[in-house]
Amino acid sequence: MIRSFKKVGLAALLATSTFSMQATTLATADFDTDSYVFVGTNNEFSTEISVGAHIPGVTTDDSHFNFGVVEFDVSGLSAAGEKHLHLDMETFIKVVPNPPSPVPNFVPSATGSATLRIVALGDDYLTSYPFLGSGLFTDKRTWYDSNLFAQPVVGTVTVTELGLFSVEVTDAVNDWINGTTTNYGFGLVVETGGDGIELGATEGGNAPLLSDVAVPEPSSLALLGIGGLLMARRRRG
Ligand SMILES: [Ca+2]
Ligand SMILES: [Ca+2]
Repeated sequence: MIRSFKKVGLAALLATSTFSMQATTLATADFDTDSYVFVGTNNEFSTEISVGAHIPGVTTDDSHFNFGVVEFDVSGLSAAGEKHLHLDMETFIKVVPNPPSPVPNFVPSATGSATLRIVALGDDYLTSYPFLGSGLFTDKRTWYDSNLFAQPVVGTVTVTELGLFSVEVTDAVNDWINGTTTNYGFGLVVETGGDGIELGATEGGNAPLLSDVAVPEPSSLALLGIGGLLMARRRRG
């Protein structure tokens, strides 16, 4: 009994170490933040990157959501090999109506669903976004529409559970390395209809990073574990 328990542990360890031995961290984020579009906050020292559901339409009244920004110094990286953006899904945020108040309740949850859109930003967030007290409300929304939502989509991923996940961003990062496009970092927003999400930031949780491999799907990790068990069983038999 004790013997077979050890083997289960070994299989799990093998599955984990196979991933960590092969993965190389290419860069960790050197800046991350989120901003509440309606007023133009800058939350760069927040311990989570808060990303809300994009609300379509161009009026400032519809701009009650947060977008995220993640920046990497990729100047020392080689264009060879894959690049994957790793993010840590910490909490879903449910938007629960709270009548008669027009302001809903924001309820943290371990379960939910959000489709995250990732783009290469079209301009520099810190120098060109009109922050709180600078510019009109419409300027903030115009910046978001133009430099985030109108940009080519690098990738989308539907997140339905907590923990690490990744999106392949090879072409976008290589364009920065090769100087084809200017590196203004990634913009993050949740597609309409999803829950809000809280992602790990450099100030808390697992910070965003670039790796040469994707985060393994939980199902493939489980398969690796089962494969290890079967091997252990075969050896014993
Ligand atoms: Ca930050
Ligand atoms: Ca935040």
